Amino acid sequence: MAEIEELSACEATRKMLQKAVDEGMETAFQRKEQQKGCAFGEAGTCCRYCNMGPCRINPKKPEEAKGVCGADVDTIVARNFARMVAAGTAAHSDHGRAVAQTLIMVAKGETTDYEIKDRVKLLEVAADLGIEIGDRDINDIALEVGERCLAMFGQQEGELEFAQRAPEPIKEIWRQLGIFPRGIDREVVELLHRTTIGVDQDYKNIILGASRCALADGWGGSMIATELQDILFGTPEPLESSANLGVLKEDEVNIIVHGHEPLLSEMIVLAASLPEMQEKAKAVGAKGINLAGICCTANEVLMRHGVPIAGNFLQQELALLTGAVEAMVVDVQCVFQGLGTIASCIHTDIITTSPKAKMPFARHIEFHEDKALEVAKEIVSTAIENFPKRGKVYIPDNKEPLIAGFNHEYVNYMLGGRYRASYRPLNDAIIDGRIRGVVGVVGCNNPKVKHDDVHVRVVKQLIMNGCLVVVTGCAAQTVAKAGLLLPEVAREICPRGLWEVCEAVGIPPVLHFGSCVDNSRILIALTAMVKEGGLGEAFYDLPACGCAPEWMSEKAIAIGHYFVSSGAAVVFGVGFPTLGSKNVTNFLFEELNDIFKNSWHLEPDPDKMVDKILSLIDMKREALGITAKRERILYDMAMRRELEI
Ligand code: SF4
Ligand code: MSK
Repeated sequence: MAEIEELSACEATRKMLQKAVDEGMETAFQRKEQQKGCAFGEAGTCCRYCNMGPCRINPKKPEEAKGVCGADVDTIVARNFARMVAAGTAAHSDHGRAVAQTLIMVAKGETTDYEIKDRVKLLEVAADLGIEIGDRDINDIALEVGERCLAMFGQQEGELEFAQRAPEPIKEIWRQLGIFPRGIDREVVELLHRTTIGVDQDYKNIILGASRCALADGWGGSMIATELQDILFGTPEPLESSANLGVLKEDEVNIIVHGHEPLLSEMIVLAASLPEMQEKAKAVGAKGINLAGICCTANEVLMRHGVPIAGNFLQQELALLTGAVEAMVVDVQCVFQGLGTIASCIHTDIITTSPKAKMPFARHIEFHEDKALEVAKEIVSTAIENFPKRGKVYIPDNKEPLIAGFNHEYVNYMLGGRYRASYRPLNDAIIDGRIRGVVGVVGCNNPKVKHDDVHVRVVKQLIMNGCLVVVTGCAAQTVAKAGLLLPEVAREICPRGLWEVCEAVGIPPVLHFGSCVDNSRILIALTAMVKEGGLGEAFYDLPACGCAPEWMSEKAIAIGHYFVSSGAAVVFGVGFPTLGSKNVTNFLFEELNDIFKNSWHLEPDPDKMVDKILSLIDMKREALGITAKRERILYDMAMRRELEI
């Protein structure tokens, strides 16, 4: 294996990787070294969509071969890209569907374990959907909101209702192109259909079809998940917590929630706090019950309850190797099968809860919304029973404080106050140059690059160059571990303009905006900036950019594509799955500028990624006529050392 020092920028991770090596335990970091990769797969030039294949085209000599059906490299690459978008959209949207179904159950009284926590948000969403409010019972309104959202999945014609929130000019572009998203399921099904053998063979048409599907994710499935979760569990507000493996406790029962959907984890938070459960834990010799999270479930319960983050995506196996985790409760998405192998060697129970996602070696305790608390209590009890079976424990002492729980509503309120909530101060700060631009840094970890390193370097340099950064997903957890989600960071490393704004408003320069589905919060925030005025007419005018420095999931491609298709510039790191086709890559990276007035970009090097983002932002500032040319901060050795976590 490569030197451990080179594998991660996170000290806790390096300590646990050494432990894994010492004990002969396998993790994703080792498996990555065993996998030699595939040049065809990496370039997107392998097709196995019918049984005449698999067909593969040498990315170095694409003109020399075609698939058996005659598909050329452009069609093959575009279809593979489109299928990633379809899969990512399906994952986010199935999550949204489950939340809509739960809201309906709550409204009908079919489950009493949940309640409507944010009535104001319910009324706002209802008003947005044109639902009559009057003096109607709150449950009637919730039922109609839930049913209208659920109907968006099966909608066959017309325009997706939440997509009406987007700025007018981009909606007009979607209409002219015939890609305004209709129903969420319809777009996923149609894209899968179009990419089967012998259907869509025009790579540009395939990519625009993928735009329609991705838009149904961002302005549909993901937005439904975010909005209805806020209604059910409360819209997050800033709160304190901490992050990294050091949040695990040696003398308590540790339960980690991992995956994406907060429906069950909300109940586990409640169950773990019940006196009967605390007593049970004490009866087996533990001081209490300690909850922690990994991946986006972690972000959901962090934002609403302050549950600490144990780690990000690539730390899931390492958390088990501490020997201190009694149960890891998983639902859907981003859960390594490798967890089962480690768990089978120690006392930890992996508890699967979704009928959609079972695992070998795992104990399955199925989650049902109508008996959610009962299931959560059973899971917590199982964890407690495991506590006396613990072997040797090693918890690295790394943890960092953080502030999380930001979103459009809070930013609006913080900037303008309760009675005149407004983005005006933010827009003004951008216009007068105190804030250079806004950057969304999102996405996963990927062992192809040094864990956490790219995220931290990029985010630090962005705020040092005066950009306000919003983070979601595992990127948010990475920068939390690096201590960047704290207000004092502004004065320590940001230029005067940015720290003055941060201090005046009382926010850190890096705002934790939530989970992967909460990238829809960024769509809403960008829309609010446009509507506030002074920064152009659509996302493509804003000095703003999105990036995913360490992405790995198909969901990241869906997210990137809905931002680009909504008019935002997006820069990805690591690599890109279309590089086997010059035409497709050129279409995504160049020609989309003529369509959506922004496009995809690839830049794996963190320093160059920052340069690219700043130049994209400065270009927009110039076009808006709000820029005095700025010097890029150059780094001497001491400053570069500072960038280490
Ligand atoms: Fe090969 Fe065409 Fe079948 Fe793909 S669809 S496997 S390119 S024959
Ligand atoms: S969890 S999709 S590894 S961000 Fe949303 Fe993290 Fe990426 Fe999963």
